[in-house]
Amino acid sequence: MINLIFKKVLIFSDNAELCSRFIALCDDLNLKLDHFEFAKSPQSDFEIETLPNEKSISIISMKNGWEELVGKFDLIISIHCKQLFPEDLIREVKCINIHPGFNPYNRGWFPQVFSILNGKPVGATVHEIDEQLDHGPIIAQEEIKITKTDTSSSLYNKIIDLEIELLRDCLIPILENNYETRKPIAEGNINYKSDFNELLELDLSKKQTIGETIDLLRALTHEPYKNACFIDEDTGERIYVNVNLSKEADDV
Ligand code: 0FX
Repeated sequence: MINLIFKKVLIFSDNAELCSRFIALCDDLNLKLDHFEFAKSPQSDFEIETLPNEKSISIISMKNGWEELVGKFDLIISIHCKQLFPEDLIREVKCINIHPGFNPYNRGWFPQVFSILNGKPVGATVHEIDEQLDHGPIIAQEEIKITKTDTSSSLYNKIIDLEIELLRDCLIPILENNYETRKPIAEGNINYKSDFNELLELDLSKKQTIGETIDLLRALTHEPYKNACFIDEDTGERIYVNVNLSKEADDV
């Protein structure tokens, strides 16, 4: 018998795939969607086909819209919401985040890209939101080992699957307010969008090992995005680079 303590729950997501998979997960867990409302940020333009007709996704800007969430919801779950939650909001309403990284390592933007480059652990983390980015008390997390053939996209797909599996285990305990947390073991490190952008333009005259070069290119290989590039000196055009890595065993 489920004893839901939080009944007015906002799912705030800017990630269409995860939002759809969350809805499917609720079905698997026999959780009625009546408990949930859905929101996305103004810059997100996706719709969710599996959302029942009577439900719609509200567009909420945290800048001027956060106050109306207070009192209306007793729990907000961020499933890759691209806006920062204001401190005033997290003081008033319990807010939980699912993050595609292994806190406290490579908090912030695109964790798997940076983990391929700096070797820090990667995975998925469900945590309470505090006033710092991807920083609050941890409810559940699991690491994923990076293989030599992983690219950003192959690793990201595993992370997304893991995020759903973590939610499968902890969504009901969260809604029952029946879970424990632990502090992250350190402050860790953060990467911003600007750190990612700085990686994109390849310096063709830079001296580095082939191993470092392969790691840089696989960290930036994420179809359908065009990330790593260099300028063709003859035409002035940008040339984009992706790598393809396969194991000998993949051929059989
Ligand atoms: O939703 P999300 O997977 O996650 C991002 C942040 O990484 C995460 O820490 C934050 N909590 C969340 C709100 O936003 O991001 P995405 O759907 O924009 O990108 C998914 C992956 O796609 C990313 O990990 C790397 C890849 N990508 C994305 C863009 C926009 C690229 O390789 N190049 C790009 O230009």
